[in-house]
Amino acid sequence: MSRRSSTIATVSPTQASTQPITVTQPHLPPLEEFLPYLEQIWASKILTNGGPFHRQLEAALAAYLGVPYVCLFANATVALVTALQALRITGEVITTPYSFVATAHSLLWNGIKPVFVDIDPLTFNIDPQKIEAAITPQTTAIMPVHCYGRPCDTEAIQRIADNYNLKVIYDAAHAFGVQRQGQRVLNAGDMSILSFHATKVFNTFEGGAIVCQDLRTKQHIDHLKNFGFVNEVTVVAAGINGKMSEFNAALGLLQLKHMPEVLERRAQIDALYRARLKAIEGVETPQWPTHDRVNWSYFPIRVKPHFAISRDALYEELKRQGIAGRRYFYPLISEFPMYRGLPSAQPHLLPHATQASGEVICLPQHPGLSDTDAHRVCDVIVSVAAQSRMLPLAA
Ligand code: T4K
Repeated sequence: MSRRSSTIATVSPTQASTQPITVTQPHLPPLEEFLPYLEQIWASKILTNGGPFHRQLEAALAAYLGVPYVCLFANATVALVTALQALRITGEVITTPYSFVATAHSLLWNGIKPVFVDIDPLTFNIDPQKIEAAITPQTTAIMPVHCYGRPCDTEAIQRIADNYNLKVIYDAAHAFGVQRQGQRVLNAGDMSILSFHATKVFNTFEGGAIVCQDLRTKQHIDHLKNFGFVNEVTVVAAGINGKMSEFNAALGLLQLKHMPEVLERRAQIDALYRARLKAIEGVETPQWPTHDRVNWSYFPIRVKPHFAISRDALYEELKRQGIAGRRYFYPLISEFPMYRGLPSAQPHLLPHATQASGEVICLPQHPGLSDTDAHRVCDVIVSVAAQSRMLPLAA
């Protein structure tokens, strides 16, 4: 039996060049490798509630990620909501508008007021230099996001948190396996939350996790994700059902074995895009810091105003040619109806996030993307740039 994953592609000359290209596609191991796991589940009939695969995956992930404790969840959104509960966060939380909407929704689900702070235009992450000005007597925590898997300035954020006695909960949905200056970024702050959604670097179909630093906290989180039950007759908190099933946990164990080839392929696509797009005027490729280890989860290009056509026109042109780039993150979270009335949501206070939201297209990036298809994506961008140079100035 071939050990090669069923969804890793290096070249696929047989693939018709008109096939639609999606922004991402989940990595799946060969089905036959998963069948023994399913047979075990069928034999034991243990489907959920902290079964053997759940326990094994928590241990395997803690070892792989280099973190003390992992609490598995059904998805990252329930994990974010639960992390805030576990730390008893109330009042106001400082966060970024440049993220997937689940980041701020987790605050609203806890009756917490989000306070948006602008991003650093280079990193797309919350700008630590702007956090202090947003702190009020009601502030209890900071919730930064390692956007696109690029690590936040965790030291600067921790200094502010320590000075003002604030908790730090990282939305690390994009940051599976990421390191900052040799340190595991998931160990920064009080807790980090991972997503194992189908669209993520490491997927369990749906899934997520809280990374925490001590056993007591892990036990508390484990109670919270199981309705607050400590034993058959004792409920210690108004917990929720956030448990990951045995099916998802078993898949996670198998997916972990394939991570080296998944990451290698993502790195190759990143390098291909970078080489093809580097000389195009008005297109900026992501600058991953050389001293950090990223996971190539996204490939966000910035379409600058001096590019041949607007960001949205390029997005539509790619779509017309069967290529689904995505404008992550447009609109900004702060522009959605439940947030836009907040004082901190005003666009003039968030100029860098607003600009990024109007410039970024995430190009297709996943381990099943062939070189042929990655070139097809680049060909569209290159030809749009070339055609505009050929137009007479008066046109
Ligand atoms: N925090 C951050 C910073 C996040 O980015 C996210 C999730 C969360 C928190 C919450 O994590 P979870 O609670 O989901 O664990 C996607 C994902 O649904 C979402 O998980 C993700 N962030 C967000 C950035 O992207 P969409 O609306 O773009 O997904 P969708 O369905 O349009 O999928 C994109 C493409 O992927 C499709 O065109 C085709 C492909 N695809 C997708 C799925 C779901 C597949 O090939 N197979 C699939 O099963 O939101």
